[in-house]
Amino acid sequence: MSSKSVNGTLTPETTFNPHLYRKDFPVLSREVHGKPLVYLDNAASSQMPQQVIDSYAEYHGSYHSNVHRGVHALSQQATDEYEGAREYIRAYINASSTKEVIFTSGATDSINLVAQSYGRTNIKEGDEILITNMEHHANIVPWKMLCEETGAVLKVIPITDKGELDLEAFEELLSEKTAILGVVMVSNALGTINPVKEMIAKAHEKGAVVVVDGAQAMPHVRIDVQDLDVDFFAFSAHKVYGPTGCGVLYGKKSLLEEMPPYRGGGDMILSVSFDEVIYNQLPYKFEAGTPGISQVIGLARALKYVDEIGVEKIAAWEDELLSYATQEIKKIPQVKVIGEAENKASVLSFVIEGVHPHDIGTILDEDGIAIRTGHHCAQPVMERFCIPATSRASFAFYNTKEEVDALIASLKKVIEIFT
Ligand code: 7TS
Repeated sequence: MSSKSVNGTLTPETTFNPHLYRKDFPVLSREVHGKPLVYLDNAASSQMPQQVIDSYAEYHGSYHSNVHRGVHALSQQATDEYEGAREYIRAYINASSTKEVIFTSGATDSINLVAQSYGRTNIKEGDEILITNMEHHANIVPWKMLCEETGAVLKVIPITDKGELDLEAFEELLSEKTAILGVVMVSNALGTINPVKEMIAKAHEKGAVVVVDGAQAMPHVRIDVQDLDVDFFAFSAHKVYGPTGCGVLYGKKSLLEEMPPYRGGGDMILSVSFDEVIYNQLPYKFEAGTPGISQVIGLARALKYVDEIGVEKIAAWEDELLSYATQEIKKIPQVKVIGEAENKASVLSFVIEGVHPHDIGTILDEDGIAIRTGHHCAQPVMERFCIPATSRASFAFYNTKEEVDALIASLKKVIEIFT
C-alpha cells in the first residue's frame, strides 16, 4: 500500500499502530463537551505519557528535595536523578560532554541566555545578526533587544510562496559581517524543515556563530549536535512529551566557557564574598537557583519514551498523517493551505475564505477537537502571507486517521455555518 505525500510523491504506508501508544496517554481517553478528545495542538504542547507522569510523581512522592546541596539521602537521590537525566539528554543529542547541557525554563529562556550572555560580550555596533522570516518570536525578540543594546543590525532571510527559505538570498545576505545566524529547524507556523546542517556550514565559512531553535524539531527529527556542528541548540521539554517549565540549551564548551553567567544566585558560584564572586564551572555557571528538578527528570523520561518507539518511526507515521490530512483538506475548495514546503513536519496551517480562525477554533472545540488559531507567535510569517492568522492542526504519533476524518468533518460543518 502507498499514499501520496505532501509533495505528491508516493510514500509507502507504515505499519505503525498509534493505538499501541494511545493507552499510555491518560488525557487521550477524556471527553471534551461530551465528545472524545481529538488533540491536534501538539506543536503548542504535546501530551505526557503515564511513564513521564510517574517519573515526575515519584520525585514528588518519594524524594522531593533540593539538588547539589544536601548530604542527606533525599537530596543525594534527587541530585543523582537530576544529573542522570543530564547524562541521558547528553547522549540523546550526542553532545560531547554534560558540561554542554544547560537546563533552562524552555527554548525561549535558552535563546535569551545566548543573546544576553554570548551576545552582549561578543556583538558590537555594525555586526549583523541574520535570522529568517519564519522564526517564532522567541528567536526574534531577543535578537532585536540585543541589536538595540549594541547597535548591531538585524537582517532577515526571506521565504518563498511555498514557505521555504530563499537559500539564494541567504547566501547573498551572509557575509563577514554576520556575527550570528539564528534559524529555526522546523517552523511552528508552516511546518517547514530547514536545511540547517548546510546553513551552519555556510555560516561557519564566514565566521558566524549559529543558534538553532530546535523547539519543534525535537519530536520529529533525530538530533545529533556534533553532526550538525551547531554552536547553540535550544529546545523545550513540553513539546517532546515532557513537562512545562523546562528546556535545554546545548552549547559548544569552547563558547560556553568564555561566556559570562546570565543570572546570578545560588548554585552558579564556587564562593561569594562582598569583594569577590568566583563562578562555578560548566554547566552550573548558567543554572542559578533551584532548577526544575522534576521537570528535568520528566524530560529525560520523555526522551527515553520517544527513543523506545524510535523517532524515525514516529516521523514516518506523522508524515503519513500529514499527507492524508493535506490530501483531504485540499478537497474542500474554501480551504487554502499555508506552507507547502517539500520537506515538512506535521503542521497543517490553513485559512478558510470568509471565516475567522477564532470561529473555526471555537466550532471545532465544540466537537472536542483542539487546534490552535492565531498568529502562533510568528507574526512576520502572517505578514509574509498577508493574513492576520491561521488555523493550525499539528499531529503527534498518537494521532489517528480517524481523528483527521473528524477534523475534516468538523471543518465542513464550519463552512456550512459561516459561508
Ligand atoms: N520556537 C519555536 C519554533 C516554537 O514553536 C516555540 C513555541 C518556541 C520557540 C518557544 O517555546 P517555549 O517553550 O519557550 O514557549 N511554540 C508554540 C506554538 O507554536 N504554539 O504555542 C507555543
